[in-house]
Amino acid sequence: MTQSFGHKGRLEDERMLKGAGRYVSDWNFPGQAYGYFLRSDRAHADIVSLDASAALAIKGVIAVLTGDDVAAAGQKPMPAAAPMKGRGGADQLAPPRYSLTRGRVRYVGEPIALIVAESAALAQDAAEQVMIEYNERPAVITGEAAIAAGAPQLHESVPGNLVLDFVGGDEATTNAAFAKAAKVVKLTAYHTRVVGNPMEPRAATGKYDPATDVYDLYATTQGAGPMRLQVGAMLGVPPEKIRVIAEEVGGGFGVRFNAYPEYGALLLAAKKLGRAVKWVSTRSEVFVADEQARDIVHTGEMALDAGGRMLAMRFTYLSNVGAYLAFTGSFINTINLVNVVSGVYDVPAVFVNAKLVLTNTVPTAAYRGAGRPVASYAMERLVDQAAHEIGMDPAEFRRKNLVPKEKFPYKTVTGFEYDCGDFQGVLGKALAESDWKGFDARRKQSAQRGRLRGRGISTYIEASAAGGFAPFDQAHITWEKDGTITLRTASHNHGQGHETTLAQVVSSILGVPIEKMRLKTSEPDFFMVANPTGGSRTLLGIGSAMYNAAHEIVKNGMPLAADTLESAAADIEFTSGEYRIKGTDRAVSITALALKHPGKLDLDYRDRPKVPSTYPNGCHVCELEIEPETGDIEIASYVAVDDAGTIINHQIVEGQMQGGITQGAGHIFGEEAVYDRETGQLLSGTFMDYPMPRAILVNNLRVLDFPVPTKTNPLGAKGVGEAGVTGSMPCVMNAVIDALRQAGVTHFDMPATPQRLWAAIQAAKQGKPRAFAIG
Ligand code: MCN
Repeated sequence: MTQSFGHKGRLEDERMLKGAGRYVSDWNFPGQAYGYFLRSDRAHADIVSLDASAALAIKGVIAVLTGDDVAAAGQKPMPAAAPMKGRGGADQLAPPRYSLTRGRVRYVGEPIALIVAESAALAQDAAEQVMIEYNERPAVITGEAAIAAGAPQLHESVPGNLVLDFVGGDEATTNAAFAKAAKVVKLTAYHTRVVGNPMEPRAATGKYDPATDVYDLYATTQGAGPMRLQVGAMLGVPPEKIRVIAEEVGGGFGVRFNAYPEYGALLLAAKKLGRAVKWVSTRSEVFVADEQARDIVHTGEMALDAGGRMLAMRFTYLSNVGAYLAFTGSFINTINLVNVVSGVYDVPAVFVNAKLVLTNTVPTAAYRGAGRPVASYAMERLVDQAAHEIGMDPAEFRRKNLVPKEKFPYKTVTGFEYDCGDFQGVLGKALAESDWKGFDARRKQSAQRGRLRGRGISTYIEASAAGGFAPFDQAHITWEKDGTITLRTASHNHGQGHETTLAQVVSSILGVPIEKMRLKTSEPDFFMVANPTGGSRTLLGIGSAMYNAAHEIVKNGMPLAADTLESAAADIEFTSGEYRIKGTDRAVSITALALKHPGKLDLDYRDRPKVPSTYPNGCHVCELEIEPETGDIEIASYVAVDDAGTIINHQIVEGQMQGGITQGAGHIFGEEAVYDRETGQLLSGTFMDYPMPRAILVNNLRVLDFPVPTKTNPLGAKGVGEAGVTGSMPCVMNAVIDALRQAGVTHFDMPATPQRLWAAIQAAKQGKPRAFAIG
């Protein structure tokens, strides 16, 4: 990599700070009507009857659509991405899910009817007048209960509520290694269920043009490409008939990747009524209508030899996928667990079994990290437990088992290939920067103040650019008449700074300042094929495509420059945005050339083959203190050393890491979607009950680089968007456990709220050291 990408502020900031961005709810159309979704208020019931006549009698109420209208319109079940195979090649069983349910409700929040009226308030009021008679069924809320004999069944097509019984790795080799182990360590833990909660609540407007038979969907999306495919499949029309439009989107975190049932209903209403229909959800709706995430119980086992070398590992995962299988629901709970299953360790045998089960809860889907934080949490907690049980320093135990530098590219036991890395180097830097050796003195000081000080470490790895649904990534570069450049792709920017970094990539080659560039990612009449923003692959996938496209443009400009400069192309060099006859001052800028030959330097680039996965990794070290009398907990310091390969924009990368680390810490400290086990009601459905992490959660956070550029993409970059979460969840929890061990607590599960911490300490005093752990 020879280009310098420089350090720049973000192009998008001024617009954002001045409130000049256009979000989905800012769009309005002549004659638009407003939608409100009537949702199930019970977890599991048959709909005996539905009477909308009183609602329809209200002046200003235009229509009430139900599952019958959806069926009459011939809508199809919502699709599932990349169906996975289970044990023995069995198919996954994805139950049918329609935009409005018919005959039965299966979770609190499930859309039953769409009320359309002249105002949003009127539509909401009218929903109160829709009379529904239910016949209640028993609900099942946890994964364990759902696969137990005699559990209530959610869907006839899914016997035993088991969607998929997935296996990965080699069971026989793994069992053989366990049989000769000197020591086996086992740990079971619960990954609590969380709600994505992007800043902007979900919103959508549906429109339909009878002249062209084209649907417009204005929606909070992470990328128009897969959204068009999913909505097209739902409506039973080709994706060319669906236009997905969005400018600003206020956060995604994975839960804006998939199409939602509401979109099918809004588009149907728009077609039936001949009017645009707009819906803007509330925060309360986000809690029960947006996808949720995690909710997994795992058991990890590690086989060790007498010297502390890892011989094999076994993991079982029980994933509660909610009432239906979301589009991304199966691969995040299967492939995304096994592609990094052995972590950063050189382990000869691993076996994974993941069961995906249905319950009467909101469907779970991709959420920052999409499986990899789960795998990393399972691995790193087990590693810490093993170090503790064999009495070895957890950093030394890790160092002993890391994949050595000379083994790259490293084939994992599950068949994936880690391209490059220097795990020892990363670990060494993290230990030095966190003053690993000075911890005992700090612990003593904390103890003098009556605090329990704990230290946690994680050495994580994750796959970025895994998946990739589109057949290729398209990057479009166009010169405008005023000399500015428009960059187009379909990967949506919703907080990651793509406008800046993709411009930096192109600028580093074309020599045109980034301020002269504008990124567009979804326009009504401009269809782009590209992966959405997800899997931390935008820079790798789209950035690489932009990089290659810009180089091609420079090449394409050479004959035009030769003509203009009246010189042989061989005598011309291109530097800093100019074609110049070598050794002279005769030059023409690429912008001048593009303006002189309109369209000639535009490029529609499609990358083939797509860039492969690469494996960002890092070592995080956290120290925290617990006040045993109150359970109050505070992070004292956090050092993150990460290998993100070549970095395009340090400020953005640091922001991504800070955000991810804080998100992971927030999950450990208390974010949790808590359901009543009997009724299936969400008990933590507001910000009063659901503590979102705040910026000050992670005190003294330092984010440091350890770049090992990859050769698998032309930028040398690895993804960063999810790495922070993958590293921080186990790191923070290992620190919590380390602190609690001093009070006699041996096992503890998240959330590490003050109340639970205090109670766990009290329980340990009464001889129950694992009272707050499920294992
Ligand atoms: N970058 C860089 N150098 C690198 C790697 C990345 O400069 N070596 C820059 C990229 O150019 C980009 C940003 O860092 O501007 C993140 O890049 P990348 O890792 O490619 O991730 P994506 O852009 O694909 O973002 C997706 C990722 C995911 S999957 C989730 S979930 C997530 C996340 O990003 N959701 C977010 N970060 C988020 N940040 C915000 N503010 N909001 C969300 O919803």
